[in-house]
Amino acid sequence: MNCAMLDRLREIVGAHGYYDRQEDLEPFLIDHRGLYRGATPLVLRPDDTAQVRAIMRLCNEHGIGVVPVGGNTGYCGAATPSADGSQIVLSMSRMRRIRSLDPQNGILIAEAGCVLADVQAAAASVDRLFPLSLGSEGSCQLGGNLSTNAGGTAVLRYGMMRDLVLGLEVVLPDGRLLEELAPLRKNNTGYDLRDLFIGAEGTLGVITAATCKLYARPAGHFTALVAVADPQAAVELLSKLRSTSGDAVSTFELMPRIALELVCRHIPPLTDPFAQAYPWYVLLEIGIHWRDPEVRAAIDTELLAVLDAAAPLDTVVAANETQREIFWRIRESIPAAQRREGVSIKHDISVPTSELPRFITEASERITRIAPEGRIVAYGHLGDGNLHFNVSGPGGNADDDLLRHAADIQRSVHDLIAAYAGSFSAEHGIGQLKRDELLRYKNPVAVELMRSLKRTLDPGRIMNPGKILQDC
Ligand code: 2HG
Ligand code: ZN
Repeated sequence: MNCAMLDRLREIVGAHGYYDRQEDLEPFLIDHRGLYRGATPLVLRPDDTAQVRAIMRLCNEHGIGVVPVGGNTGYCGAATPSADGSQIVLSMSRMRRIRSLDPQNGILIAEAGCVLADVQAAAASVDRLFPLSLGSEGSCQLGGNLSTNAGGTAVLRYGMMRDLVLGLEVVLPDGRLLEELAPLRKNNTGYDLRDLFIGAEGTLGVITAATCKLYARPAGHFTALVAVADPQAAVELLSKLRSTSGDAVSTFELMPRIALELVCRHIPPLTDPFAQAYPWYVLLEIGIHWRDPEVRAAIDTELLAVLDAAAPLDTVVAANETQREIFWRIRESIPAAQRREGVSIKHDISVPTSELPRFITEASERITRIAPEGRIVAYGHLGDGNLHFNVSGPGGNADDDLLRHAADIQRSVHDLIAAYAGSFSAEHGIGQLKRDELLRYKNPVAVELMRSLKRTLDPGRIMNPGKILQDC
């Protein structure tokens, strides 16, 4: 990329629309997990869709690779540029307008650079709920949520990002605009192009805005931490709660004892809410929409009866909003606590929920055979059949022993998940990290179709090159 070209790109966005000093570029060169380090001469920060179009037109004409980035909180290196410095980074963070807010139709149109927490707050300001809920919601951006089809802790009730969107505005690699923001619940007019760009990790175009669905905002929540003997007990409890509540369970997160211990060790002032240790815990939540205290009391009584009948080892129901927040902080602090504990090997797998208990047993046996020193920290979205089957090292220098087994551990877990016809990447995507796994485990016809789509939409191969499919 020569200097004249960089100048032309700078000109499109104006004086405040780019970074080119090393200290400003730095945060864009490393992924959230510190697995990848890239290089770039320029981070462009367009202010509107017209600027994105002009950037894409120019880059397409000259074959310059473009790496879109949101909050850079992804787990697979999808937003890190290549190490050779040949790609420019396109940060969406200045495009953060809420373009429209329509509580009556349950719709909000937001730009891709909106921080997720701001989208949630905009919805709350008109007494509506935007239900996507992630540990990183204070920094991740809507465009990244869309591009990775983010999941999180409310999928059980509301679905993944794909389910929360009615329309998109997308700048294609050649600068054309696909404007499909119409807030229609029903629109059967041919192929669903919108779904191509969701989860495409910026390899097919740049999402610049989205029409999001809003939901009724619960007046309160029934939130509980429940101690159970094993994952099977958790699966059975979930099934009963779903029936009783009419599928209103929004969160059902499984946590092993070790996860709670790591949180209490590394994330002060959080402490164990129970008086004694238990092997497994569930954080569960149900939104309650009735405001009448008597109705609320009756609902609580019924839910408590379901919990009692399931005979868990122990239960703490959040008595107020402060306690609820503490329970949530415990769950959401697990990734940070695991990071502080030392190295870990991560897996983001999914199977049908009822098969999770058997999977956990079998996968754990495999890990123990390969790396007896590994500590299994299997936690996550049990209600979605999605677990972060992570393995922490024993700590200190011995962590290196675990790393020596990393490839074998991953192969064994992913082979097992293939035998279950499950997914090796349930909610974190492919990026750079899982490209080889994609070729190994995904149906070859599906991979071939993905390649054809990529070639059709991005013949110049400029959109986030090398992500998802290395050879396209
Ligand atoms: C979560 O559920 C995130 O907390 C992170 O998806 C999972 O750190 C992980 O493996
Ligand atoms: Zn997760």
